[in-house]
Amino acid sequence: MSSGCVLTARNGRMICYALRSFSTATPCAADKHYKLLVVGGGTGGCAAASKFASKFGKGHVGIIEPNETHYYQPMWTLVGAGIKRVESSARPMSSCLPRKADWIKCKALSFDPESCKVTCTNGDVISYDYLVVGMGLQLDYHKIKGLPEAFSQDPAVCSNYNRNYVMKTYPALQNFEGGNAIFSFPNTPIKCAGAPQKIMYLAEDYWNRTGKRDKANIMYNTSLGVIFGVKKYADSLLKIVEERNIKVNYKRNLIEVRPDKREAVFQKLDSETVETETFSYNFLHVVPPMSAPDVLKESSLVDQTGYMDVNKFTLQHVRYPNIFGIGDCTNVPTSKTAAAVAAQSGILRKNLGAFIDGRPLPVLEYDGYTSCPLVTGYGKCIMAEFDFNGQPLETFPIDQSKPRRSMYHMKKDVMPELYWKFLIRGNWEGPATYRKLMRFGMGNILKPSAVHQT
Ligand code: FAD
Ligand code: UQ1
Repeated sequence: MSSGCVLTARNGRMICYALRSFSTATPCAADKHYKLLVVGGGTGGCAAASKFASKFGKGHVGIIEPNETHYYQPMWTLVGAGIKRVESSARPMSSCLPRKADWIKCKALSFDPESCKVTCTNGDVISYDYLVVGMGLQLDYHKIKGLPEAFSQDPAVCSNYNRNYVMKTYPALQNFEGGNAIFSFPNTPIKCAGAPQKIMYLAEDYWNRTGKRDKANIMYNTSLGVIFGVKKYADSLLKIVEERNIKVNYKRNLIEVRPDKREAVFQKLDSETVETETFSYNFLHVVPPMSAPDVLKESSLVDQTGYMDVNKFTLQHVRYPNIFGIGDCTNVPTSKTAAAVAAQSGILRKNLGAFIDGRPLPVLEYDGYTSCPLVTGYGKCIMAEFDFNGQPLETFPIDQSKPRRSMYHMKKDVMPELYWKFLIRGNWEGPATYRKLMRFGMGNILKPSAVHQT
């Protein structure tokens, strides 16, 4: 006898009714039920769970998250450059998840959206009324031949995208004695699309300050055909690479690392035939290909590109209305950042809140807001902010495409506070309100003439 569940619309609400058979427990009988189940306790999962745990009260929100430690990943750019210690990017997961929610400490193994159930690696089956998925991205380092070996064998191979490999970056910068320094950008969407070049500018600055710059041949080998997707900031970055003698090789995708010979093999994506180009390296910063976690890719929640299929304006799943997505694992066509997650958390609060109350959607539409603090050296940062159309959506009444010390301090000192104290607690939904205030006149107080320019 089977057990199952149907989704029914009542007064605009989707309600999941368990159709239990009269037999004893079957494999898909739920072990626990939550009004709201959240999968993933990263940036988006914490923010979403916090908002709704306060609304629903104790015991009604469950979070499936396997990791004991929560990392503030944006810090890793600064860790790689020796500015911060990796420990400062970490907090116990228990201190990040909302107290009123239950932490289910395991991985989601499979989704059954028809029955409103998620099966966990510990064997539990959890049922829900509403589901939020914030599973982030999977780092596919293994897709680059020889890379796992290179990480373990070669101190000159590092990556700011992983807690362990980021610890290799600063020592590799310090030990570099000249030759080719290569920075890669893969052939998939990634989180923080600016991070692959931020570490390059920091490295260039570091070698300049330590007298090694003249011996370094710095290369940015990117799968993309542009340096950055938004023209206003791309123009500034092109000036920087030219002034600082950094060679940009477009349409180059890293496919193999040979640590024994210190060679990196790139596929030429602009070639009609399968062509590769091999560079010797003395320093190699690798950004791996990324994708949605396999568990999500194998579910019926994704589109044909393998990302969670949500409405880009409301974040509601396009086929299962009681499911919403947040952050990097979705197919929302914006640059994947914590800043985007902050803005999305406000959209989620409004739209999921309305859906739960039986009110029509959309209540508030996402404009694609995202932001990328492009650190261009020790003490310098371009604060890129833009929307779905690649149009700048800047908060401050200054030209944010210029590298500034003030924006560097925003990145280094303000953002971590905003993240730990507000974003993951459900109380930071991005700077839209401040931007509007600036536009309505308050900006005059802060106009460049009235502000000490840095
Ligand atoms: P995550 O925060 O990655 O969380 C995903 C969670 O899902 C994780 O906790 C994971 O354990 C969990 N999970 C995965 N699989 C399962 C499963 N099967 N079951 C249960 N849970 C699961 N953003 C900025 O805004 N500004 C920056 O300057 C910036 N710089 C960055 C620099 C670097 C080097 C990196 C790596 C990232 C940077 N980012 C930056 C990006 C930012 O960190 C991410 O976009 C953001 O954390 C995404 O949040 P998320 O909730 O979608 O995913
Ligand atoms: C942001 O809101 C945010 O979330 C806390 C980040 O996370 C690390 C960011 O890096 C940025 C740039 C923003 C955007 C905020 C402002 C004030 C520009």
